[in-house]
Amino acid sequence: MTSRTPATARVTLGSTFTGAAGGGSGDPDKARDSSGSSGPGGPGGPGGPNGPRGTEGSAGVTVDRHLAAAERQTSLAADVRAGLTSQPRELPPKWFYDATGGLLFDRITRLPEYYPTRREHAVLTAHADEIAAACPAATLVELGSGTSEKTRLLLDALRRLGTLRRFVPFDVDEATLLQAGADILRAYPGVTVRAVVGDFERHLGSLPGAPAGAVGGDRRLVAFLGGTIGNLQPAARAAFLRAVRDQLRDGDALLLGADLVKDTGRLVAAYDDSAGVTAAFNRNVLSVINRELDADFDLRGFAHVAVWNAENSWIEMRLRSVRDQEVTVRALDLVARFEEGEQMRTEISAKFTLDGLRAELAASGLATSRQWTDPDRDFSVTLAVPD
Ligand code: SAH
Ligand code: AVI
Repeated sequence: MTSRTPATARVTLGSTFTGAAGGGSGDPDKARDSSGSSGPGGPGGPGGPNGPRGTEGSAGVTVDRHLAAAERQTSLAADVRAGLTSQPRELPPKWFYDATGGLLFDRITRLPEYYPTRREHAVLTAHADEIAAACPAATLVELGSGTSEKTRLLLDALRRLGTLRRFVPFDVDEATLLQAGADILRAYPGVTVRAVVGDFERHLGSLPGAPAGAVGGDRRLVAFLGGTIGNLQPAARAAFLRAVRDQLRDGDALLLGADLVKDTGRLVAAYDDSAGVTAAFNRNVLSVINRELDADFDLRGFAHVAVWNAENSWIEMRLRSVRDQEVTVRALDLVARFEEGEQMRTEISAKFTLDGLRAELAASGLATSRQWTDPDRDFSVTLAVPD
């Protein structure tokens, strides 16, 4: 996949930014401060999501920023214009994840109804050492990394093996990414953290190469956990897997977490919890559009809907307009009229079979070497290598 981004800013948080060449160290992976504290580069600071490209940050994490504030806004604007002017209306799920969306997702992962995180955690707890032995990587790349909580099981396994040198979390949500990066830097002395702010559908071509002096050769294990693969439409999924495959070299591997088809009642409950956290997460995309594109969505005017689409084997989240209403998106000079009952799709979350996953991987040039599930076969983790 080729990057559409003309330039990438690299910032070593905790040191003075000196331009695209990095934060003043010959090896950007080695440049860090010792404070380990969260400061101006954190969510609200000048190095944060709304800060200018390449400002000083904090906490000793090196950051490659492919999605600076201006580009993020351009990309959001294009998606919102396309989504609000099409019929049926649809918004892509990546825009759920500002700082609030990241926190709401984190709360979702702890809900009794939302089983995927716990199930994937169980799989990784049971099999992290086998995964590490199968791919003794120097670099663990994590796409759509979020808080990287479960990822620690992989980091621990690679550290036990003695190969781990670097962690590369990659996420569109800069606030959560930088916090997670700083936390991991503190918890894993000797491991460098190079965070990438980007869109994994567009910026995979810019993954960092091998760290200097890597012990496990220069192997990379690319983890894509949580079932986020299911949030991509089938064609986008195939393109994404192909792009990942194109990044993998001999010895590298992809570790893919994917949710499995199961009883419809459990699936719907996982996306329509009784505490209303998923509803708040769903509506958060409207807050993002209000703030970033100067729109006037009334969040009380949209109800959360979660339905199982059996034909496509996915959960759909939608927002249903509770009345006739008009929404103005001033930055787009756009007025969208919603009729009472109109539903706008905000996310799909596809559920897979083990065979189906292997077939999709194979179609993108990836051979499955191992596949694990939790004892109840709710969630899967697949290790695949370039074929
Ligand atoms: N992997 C974590 C988080 C899953 S939530 C887990 O298993 O719990 C999905 C994550 O993917 C969020 O952090 C979100 O910001 C990120 N994300 C969603 N779409 C993205 C995109 N197009 N590019 C990069 N990150 C994306
Ligand atoms: C990130 N992704 C895998 C979640 C999912 O289950 O599809 C996002 C989510 N949407 C609602 N709840 C959780």
